[in-house]
Amino acid sequence: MVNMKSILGLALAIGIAFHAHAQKGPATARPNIVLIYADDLGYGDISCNGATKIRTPHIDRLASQGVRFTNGHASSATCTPSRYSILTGQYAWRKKGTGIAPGDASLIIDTAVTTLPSLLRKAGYATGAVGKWHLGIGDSKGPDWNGELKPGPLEIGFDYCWIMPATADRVPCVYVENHRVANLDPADPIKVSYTAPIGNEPTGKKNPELLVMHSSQGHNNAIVNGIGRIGFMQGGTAALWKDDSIAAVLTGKAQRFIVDHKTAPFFLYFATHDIHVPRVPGKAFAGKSGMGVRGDAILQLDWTVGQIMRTLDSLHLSDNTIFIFTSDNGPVVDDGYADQARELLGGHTPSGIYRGGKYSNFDAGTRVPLIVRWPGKSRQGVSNALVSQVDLLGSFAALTGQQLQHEDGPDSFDMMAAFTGKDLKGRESVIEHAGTLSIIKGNWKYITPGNGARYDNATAIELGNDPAPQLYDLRKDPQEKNNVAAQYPAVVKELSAQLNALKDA
Ligand code: NG6
Ligand code: CA
Repeated sequence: MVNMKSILGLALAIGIAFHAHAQKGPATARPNIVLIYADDLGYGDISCNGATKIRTPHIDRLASQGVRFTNGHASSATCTPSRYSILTGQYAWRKKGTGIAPGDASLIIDTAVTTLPSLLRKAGYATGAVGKWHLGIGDSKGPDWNGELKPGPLEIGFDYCWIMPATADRVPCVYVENHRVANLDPADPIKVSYTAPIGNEPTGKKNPELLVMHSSQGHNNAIVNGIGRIGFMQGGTAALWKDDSIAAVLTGKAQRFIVDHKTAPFFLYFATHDIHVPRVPGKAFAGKSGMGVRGDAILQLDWTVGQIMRTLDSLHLSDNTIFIFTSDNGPVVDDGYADQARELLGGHTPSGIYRGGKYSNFDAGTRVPLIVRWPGKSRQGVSNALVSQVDLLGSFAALTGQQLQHEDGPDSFDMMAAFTGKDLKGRESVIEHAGTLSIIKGNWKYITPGNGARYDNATAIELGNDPAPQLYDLRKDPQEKNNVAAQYPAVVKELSAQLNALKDA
């Protein structure tokens, strides 16, 4: 394993040396980077990936102008660990405490490590984070909602942030701008508890009559805007977000950031709330998909992408911007609210042909939509290269002529050639993380034995856990239906050894 790592390290170092040299030439540009990180959007949720029951014209247009990946991966099948990985270039499972974060978690990312924004800031980029954070905020004592919220995005490399601290189904339901809750009235402080109701606040459990959207599982603590949430809260009334305007507010903040930095190279990390629960589409989208709120949220997300494309076009920035569109994990239909998403699905297949979904070791857990557009630099078309979000750090380090230190982005390599569609092979292997770890190498996928449940009744998702080793030939069997571990013991042995070596590296 040491050998492999040092070989990769050497290759990376050589690549960077070349780049650093090239960087001196006057023609080298620092393209803007826009990363739209959708939430829980499945591989099959967009029409360019084959959806026929819903149309996503803006995302499709982006794809037609760039590279659309069929084998692109988030590094985990849930949000917090995927976000941790994309921002740090380190597989999240290497670090304790990177599972789905509670709404009052302290900042999970070590402020000393190199991150995507800190790396790009060093290269002279203006860096902004807009949207869902879900990586914790505040020091070990936890967030001080009425005071200074730090460390947070600004301490890991962003110059500006407008975020939802966790997810829309977790309290407090407020936006944070830089170090403060936005629009907070000091006379009405926020109180948050993740253990017990605060005073006599109504809860979804006690007062279902107050709900406009019922829960199918959990989500029965504080009631905010008629929706039960995870965690209890009181106060902060003026600061509460309105669920049906989250997409519009976030899109507006993202556009503002672009306009404000149009003359400098900028990096915008725009993590949409769509299509996570609770799904409360704005007026323009409610009822428009014919598929219920989940479909409406997809239309709203597509609109968001179109708005950002339009802003870049209007400022003549599109040609000099690397635009990445992807999702943090695979799809889930019922994620804890009785929002009719399942009943109204109408034959739509959010995971495309792939098996499983969010939370799953099967491929739909992490194989997600991934599109990269860089006009004039990226090829146009489809790539089957094996690529992972964890490589953005290494790729942008190389792009900006920076050398990563050994401890930085340990799992992240320069895959710019694959991201731009020039190298059609991509990674040799990648590790996926859900209930257990899996490795994809070439056409093989090996899932390590695990004792977790095979199936989750609440979400109706096959989790892909099995006490026996699982091996699938993804080329012949992309749906992971035929476990061929018994027929190919040597492959099982090789892949499990490689996985263990990478794990211990
Ligand atoms: C689960 C929540 C789900 C969602 C998920 C995190 C329940 C029953 N389920 O615990 O609704 O919030 O956590 O999603 O509470 S993620 O995309 O942020 O990882
Ligand atoms: Ca997610």
